[in-house]
Amino acid sequence: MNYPILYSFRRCPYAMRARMALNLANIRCEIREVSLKNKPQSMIKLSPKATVPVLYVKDKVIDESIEIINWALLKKDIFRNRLSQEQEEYSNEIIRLFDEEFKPSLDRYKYNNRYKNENREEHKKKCSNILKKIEINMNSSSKWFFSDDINKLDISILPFIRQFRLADEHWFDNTNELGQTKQWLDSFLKSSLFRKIMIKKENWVDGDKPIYFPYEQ
Ligand SMILES: N[C@@H](CCC(=O)N[C@@H](CS)C(=O)NCC(=O)O)C(=O)O
Repeated sequence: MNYPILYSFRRCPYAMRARMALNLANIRCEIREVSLKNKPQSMIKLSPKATVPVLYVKDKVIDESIEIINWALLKKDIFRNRLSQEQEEYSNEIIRLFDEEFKPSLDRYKYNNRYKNENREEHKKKCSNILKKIEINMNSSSKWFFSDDINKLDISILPFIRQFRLADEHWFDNTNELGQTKQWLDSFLKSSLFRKIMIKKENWVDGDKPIYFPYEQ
């Protein structure tokens, strides 16, 4: 049996969202943890743009994280709670906002020394304004964004919010703002799903024995 192959990087938010979808769908794959500084030739050959995640399944290359989620969704309806059309549209709009605006500002805030003439505080503010904007629509009495069932919006953007916290944990944990976001992130960080997808593995190099995902515990 040939399992799909997933090139992944443990801390990458895009790879995290893809691993969550594959885990929820219980799709067994061969996982290859890569070093971003020394990517395997076999991955670059499949996807010359060379970003993770890359899923190689039945001669098809899927090298965009959202497309990997959508592919997993075709295999199994992983989100138990049906969303209204309005919630679906809202989710897609916010995922786009995170990929197009939150992430660039997050990088300029978290890794400010890599950029010239980019104001760290300005980008922090931009990210926190986006979080304030979405907080209003969060269900304050449930574990996940819309309900107690996890959804596409949760798996797609929480990995970025985790990084936003890590840029300055002390500030994030002590600010009087973002109360809803903090609770939501906390549920995520304490979830068994997060623990399962964040198990540490050695980097894979060409010729290594296969490692399978979801990981056996
Ligand atoms: N749009 C891509 C973005 C993936 C991405 O940028 N991944 C980063 C790691 S978090 C990467 O591989 N960067 C290339 C590098 O660092 O060399 C997706 O959604 O899959």
